[in-house]
Amino acid sequence: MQTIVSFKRSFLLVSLFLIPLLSCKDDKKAGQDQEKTTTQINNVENSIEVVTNEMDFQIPARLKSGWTTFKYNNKSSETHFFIFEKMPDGITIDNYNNELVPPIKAAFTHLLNAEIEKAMREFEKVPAWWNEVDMGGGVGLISPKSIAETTIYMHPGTYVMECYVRMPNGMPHAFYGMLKEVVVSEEKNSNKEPDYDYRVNISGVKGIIFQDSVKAGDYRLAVHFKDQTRYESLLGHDVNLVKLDAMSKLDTLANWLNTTNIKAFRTPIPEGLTFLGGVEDLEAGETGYFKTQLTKGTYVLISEIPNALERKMYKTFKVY
Ligand SMILES: [Cu+2]
Repeated sequence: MQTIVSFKRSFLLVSLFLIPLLSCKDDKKAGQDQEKTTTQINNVENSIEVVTNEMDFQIPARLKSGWTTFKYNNKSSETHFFIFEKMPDGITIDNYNNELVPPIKAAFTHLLNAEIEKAMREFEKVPAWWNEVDMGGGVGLISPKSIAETTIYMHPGTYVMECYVRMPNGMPHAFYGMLKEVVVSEEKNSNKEPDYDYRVNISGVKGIIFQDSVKAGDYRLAVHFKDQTRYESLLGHDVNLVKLDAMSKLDTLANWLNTTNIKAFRTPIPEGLTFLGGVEDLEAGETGYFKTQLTKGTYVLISEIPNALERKMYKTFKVY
């Protein structure tokens, strides 16, 4: 039993580092509020710009709590994302860097050398506070030289944001600079919850639910997390929007997203995939939003989890 526990736990860490229809809720209302929402989102004061130049996050160190739109400008030549991990009380990025990163780094080194037992021993050094970390959403995978826009509700607290897409050598981007602390204050901003055009439901039971086809256009999608689950990776599910050059690329994509494979989730990404953002893991009952410009083609909404296809944690659709 102990072996299983530590095995599972190690995959959580591995993943972290390596690691529905939804019709329009109310089309008419969405249309009426469109102008207001657009104004709100375009207001610089009400959105937070996040920039990646290479292996970095440029973002204010402090944010107000409340609905927050992140415009993520990926100026680099690699694919990235960011997830906010909400630290337990009293834990900061110093704890993260001093207590969590060293064993994870060592474990990765061992995994890459196929030294599984040694890797497991390193994972056992992970601090107990790690188990109390909550997932706080973020911007889904976004291709190089692209911008993604995601809106989530930020609760007060201390967060560590990271990207754990892997370098060609297998090491997570977090070890190369994509790891940063953001403190969210008790003081609330005045932003309203955004309106949306289409709704996506995601649950570990029913998978991802969305339409079979959508007309080309600019939309904001609501992603509602009916539940949240831990997989082999012991991470939860999220929703990433990906354009596929051909439907045959779906298997390639799902394999690449399986972080329990030490060889997966590395850059450069497989050809034929364009990552268009999305909403990272949120807790059950929460909703995040993201904007997208859909042009004619084949798309998929998919979770970055092991065996996403077998688990029906994806939904392909056509844009006409
Ligand atoms: Cu990255």
